[in-house]
Amino acid sequence: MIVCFIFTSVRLTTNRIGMNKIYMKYSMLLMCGLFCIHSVAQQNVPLKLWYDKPAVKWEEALPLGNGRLGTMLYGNPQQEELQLNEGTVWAGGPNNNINPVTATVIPEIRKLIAEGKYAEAQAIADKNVHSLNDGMPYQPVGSLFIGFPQYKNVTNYYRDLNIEDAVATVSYEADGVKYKREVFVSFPDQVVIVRLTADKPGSITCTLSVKSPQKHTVRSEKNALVLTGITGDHEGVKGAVEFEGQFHAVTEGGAVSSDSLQVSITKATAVTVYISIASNFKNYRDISADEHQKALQYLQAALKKKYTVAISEHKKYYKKYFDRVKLNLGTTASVQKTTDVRLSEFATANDPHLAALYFQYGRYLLISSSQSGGQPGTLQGIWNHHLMPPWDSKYTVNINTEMNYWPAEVTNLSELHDPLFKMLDDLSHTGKESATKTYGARGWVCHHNTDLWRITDPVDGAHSWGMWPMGGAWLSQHLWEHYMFTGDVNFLKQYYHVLKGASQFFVDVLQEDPEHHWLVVSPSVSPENTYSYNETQRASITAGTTMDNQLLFDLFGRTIKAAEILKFDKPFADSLRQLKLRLAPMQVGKNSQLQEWIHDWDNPNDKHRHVSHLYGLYPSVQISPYRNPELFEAARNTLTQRGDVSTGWSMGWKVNFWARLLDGNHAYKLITDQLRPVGTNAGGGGTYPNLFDAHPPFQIDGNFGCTSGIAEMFVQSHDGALYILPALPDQWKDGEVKGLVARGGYEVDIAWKDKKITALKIRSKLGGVCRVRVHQPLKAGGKFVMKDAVGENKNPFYQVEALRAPIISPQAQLRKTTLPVSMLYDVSTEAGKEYTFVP
Ligand code: FUC
Repeated sequence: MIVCFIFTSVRLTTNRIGMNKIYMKYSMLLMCGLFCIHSVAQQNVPLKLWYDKPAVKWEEALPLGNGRLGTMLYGNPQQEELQLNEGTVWAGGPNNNINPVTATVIPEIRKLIAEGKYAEAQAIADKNVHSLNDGMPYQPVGSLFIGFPQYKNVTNYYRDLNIEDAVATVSYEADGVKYKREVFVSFPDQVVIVRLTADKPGSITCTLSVKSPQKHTVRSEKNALVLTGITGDHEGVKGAVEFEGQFHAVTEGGAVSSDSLQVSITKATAVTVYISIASNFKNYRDISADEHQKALQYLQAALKKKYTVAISEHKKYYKKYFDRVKLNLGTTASVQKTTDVRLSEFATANDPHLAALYFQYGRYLLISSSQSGGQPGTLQGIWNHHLMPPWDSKYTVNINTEMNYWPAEVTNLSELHDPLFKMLDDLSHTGKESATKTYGARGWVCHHNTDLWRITDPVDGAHSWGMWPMGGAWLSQHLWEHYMFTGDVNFLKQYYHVLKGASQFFVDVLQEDPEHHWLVVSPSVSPENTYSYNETQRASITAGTTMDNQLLFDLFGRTIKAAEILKFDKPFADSLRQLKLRLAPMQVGKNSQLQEWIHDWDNPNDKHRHVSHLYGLYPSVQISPYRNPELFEAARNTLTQRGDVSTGWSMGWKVNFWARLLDGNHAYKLITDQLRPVGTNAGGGGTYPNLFDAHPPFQIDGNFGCTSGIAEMFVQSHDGALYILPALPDQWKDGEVKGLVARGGYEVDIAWKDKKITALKIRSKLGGVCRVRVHQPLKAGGKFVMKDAVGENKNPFYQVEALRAPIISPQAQLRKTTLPVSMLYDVSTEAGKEYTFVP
């Protein structure tokens, strides 16, 4: 039962010194709300993470960022800390990690694999595949501390992060004075701004100081501190990123002085601190920028703007992205509680608003960590306080980096995909060196990791991860997806060389599998998993894993289509067509599972976090209940065998899987598993108090994976139609979502009640036939013709490629797929027009 408010006028205010008032407002609302059951009225509970205590641990602090600068705000009244990052501050310097020894052993490894001597192949790979380095860590700049040691009696403490406008607030009372801090990382001005105010003139007395874990120096000017530093050496590569942070205080009233360690402010009425940071990084091979000048320019421009103008321009920029999507799943009494308490109660309480907040938080994190002109989000977005972060906080491209960008198109943040595309372009250059030197092939290749310097050879040895030449193949799919959602032919033209180069590599390295004569990748692994064979032996290295085959099916197919759309490169496209026919089909094994490997080695008790062979189900579009129900059922069996609880990102992926399996209740179950406080899922991940995803440790991919999974529960567009509410859970009977995007450039608004659509709007950006799948009859709500759909969908963005028939083990027992009854309608749309459908 959803209990919700009909009142639209009462808002939680940002300036919340007295929480009691809010509780009173809420109690009144709730009492009224009890009379309004089952209706999702205008939802005016703001999207905020809020707490009644300062952060003690980093994972309790609140993240702010503008795609280049990131900060974590602790909100301690006596000692504020802003932990700072800049997206190009990484250890090391320009390099690629190619070790010529790897090339010398690949032929032998291939030969042993072809002979079925997997353990022997593994031993040679483990012994010899050691790249010159395993990538450089992403590193912090340091922290700004603002000390107020004189506060003795702090009351009415409150802190929040308002994700509707990307501003954090801390407020409290100390010794009879009400204080407030407002912090944001300005998108237009490229600086962090901290505004300190009080309700009595002359009450702000504080000190500013800076610390950094890097090699650094700090000097002070009258009202400023300047931090200069250089990043660390790592695995034989000299630290070469020079950076500068300028911390400038503007006071209103009072006095300012400084010594070599700190700036002291006495009895000011208001203080605004501007933090400007820049590095010498220009691109992966050029670090000749002047960090001092860059930081100074940002600072000087920011200082010229009035605070009120700066904050309103910041909000305007942010809202341009954020406001494109609204999600209202209703509210319950839980919204009265602090975010950490709501998290701990989510699995048992009915708190649909927290799910909506978490979904929107994923969008907030993407807007804040990935902006055109900057670096793609790392394993931690742009928020990292370790010099040696887990997995170097770099780009793990056997799932994690891709997952970061899953919400980009569907949640209407398409432009934010751009840093990933720029990195792909870089990799298509650096990866040529790996293709040539390590494999003697044309094109480009990237293994399972890369970093700021765009390294492309194996990382962390061969094992079950390094010897996987598919990173470029997977990342390149994002180019195609961007085209499918935007129809941007110029974009396709600009990046065609990346798709082509990724394909070309495989044209040269594919090997014939001796048993079936399929063309397979060898050596490779099914990311991070191992198999046993011959009863006693174990290995990871093999040939022709299911995920590799699926990736190549997409890579070749999409390169061919791109060449067709661009009307060039026909001979190359034709050669790919030939090879594509010889790729291995998917196989269903004896345990009724989708086989992970070329042989039926799958262990039904395997709970491994990677479910790589379900790449074909999500994010790819190869497995469909309509086109290949056996694969659909086998995928469901695989997922059931793998179980639910796992690392954070794995659960995020599974939300998408269950949505694609059209099982909203199971998808919801995964959301409840993921939204548990870290440490409470035996053997799995969860969520930190600041709603960061926990692998553990913190990894941002799980946030993004769950966000895209929630979107997939409302709208899917990969299987020949625009499917409305394909996987709605019972918990979200009533709701409203606006602004999700479907392939072919359709923007979708849906309102539903008792799981039935009450209104559907589709805005067409590109025109074309829009084929809609729904679970109930609908009528046109305006002057346009709706026809019952027949035959293939003619819309080019809805074409689906036929697969080779799967091979099914005689022992497999696949259940018959039963699908909910659905209706298919076709509407001829015109670009720029909106179409309303009603029950
Ligand atoms: C992959 C995963 C790990 C972790 C790491 C960063 O290697 O298997 O679980 O997420 O990336």
